[in-house]
Amino acid sequence: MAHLSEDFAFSQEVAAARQNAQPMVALESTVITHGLPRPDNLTLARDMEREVHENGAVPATVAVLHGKIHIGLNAEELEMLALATQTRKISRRDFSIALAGKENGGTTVAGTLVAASAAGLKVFATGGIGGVHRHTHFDVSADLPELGRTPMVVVCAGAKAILDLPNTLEVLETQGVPVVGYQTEEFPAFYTAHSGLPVNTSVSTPEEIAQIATAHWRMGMESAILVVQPPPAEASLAPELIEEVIQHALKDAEAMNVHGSAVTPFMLSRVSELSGGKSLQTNLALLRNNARLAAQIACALPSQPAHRIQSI
Ligand code: PSU
Ligand code: MN
Repeated sequence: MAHLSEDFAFSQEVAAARQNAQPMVALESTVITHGLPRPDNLTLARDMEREVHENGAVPATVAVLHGKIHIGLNAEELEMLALATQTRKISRRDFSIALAGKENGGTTVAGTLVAASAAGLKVFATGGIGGVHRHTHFDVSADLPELGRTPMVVVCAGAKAILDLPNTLEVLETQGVPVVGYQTEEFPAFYTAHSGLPVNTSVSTPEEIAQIATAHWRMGMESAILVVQPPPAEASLAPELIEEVIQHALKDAEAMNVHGSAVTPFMLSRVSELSGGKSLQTNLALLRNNARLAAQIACALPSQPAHRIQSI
């Protein structure tokens, strides 16, 4: 297989962490380019990196800049990405187009899994994964099959509540992805702690997650482990309020004929508008919370030797 090293660029800090086998946490960047409004997007990106540092690991925000896949961004690069107006939302299918066109873009959960796992990272934090959409027309996020083929620990607050959560869990099962509740028995619904849907097991410490991951990898499993934790209690929203807002936003998406990769960014921003900015505060709080737990898991895992990129 071809060497892909020339397509990758590592931040100084990540290059050193790879060399010294230090714990690292991958962070996605679609949340920066498409998921959050400015200037909250830059503040949040910095906050997530700080949470990872404060909990003993090295953050590696993944993005495409000028057609190169960056694993870790320096302060200027992070700012450039957060301020850029022309960015592509990069999932698995979008890399080649973005690389050939020397574009800038934010990587989705799927895109970040592709790039971070090629670089040998094992732990990744995001807000909420994509899933099966509630729309009448067919729309299933590329995050789900990618979780089925990438052996990383992914920390999130469940799947975004704008989705069909029961069907999203069914696809995760089909894809062989264990869903581990961190201090919860329920699959969280992103803006709220409760969906009424059970997780596969519940754990109370990062060490237990590291044990499950170790067993998963020892068996040669190729799928991810999805760690779900509810949004922080003080930031979670009333379930009736948020469901009403989601229903309203879904009707708007339908009326405005929003399709494809534009659906999730549209829904997140409409839900934020309709909730008077409350859902945005929840989103920011749970992202920081997930970065913190991911760093703790990375520190609990046995250290890994440096990894050479060979293929995606
Ligand atoms: N979590 C957030 N905000 C986001 C996303 C996740 O708190 O913007 C992004 C992730 O990058 C995820 C993407 O992969 O939304 C899902 O998009 P789609 O449904 O088009 O696959
Ligand atoms: Mn889609």
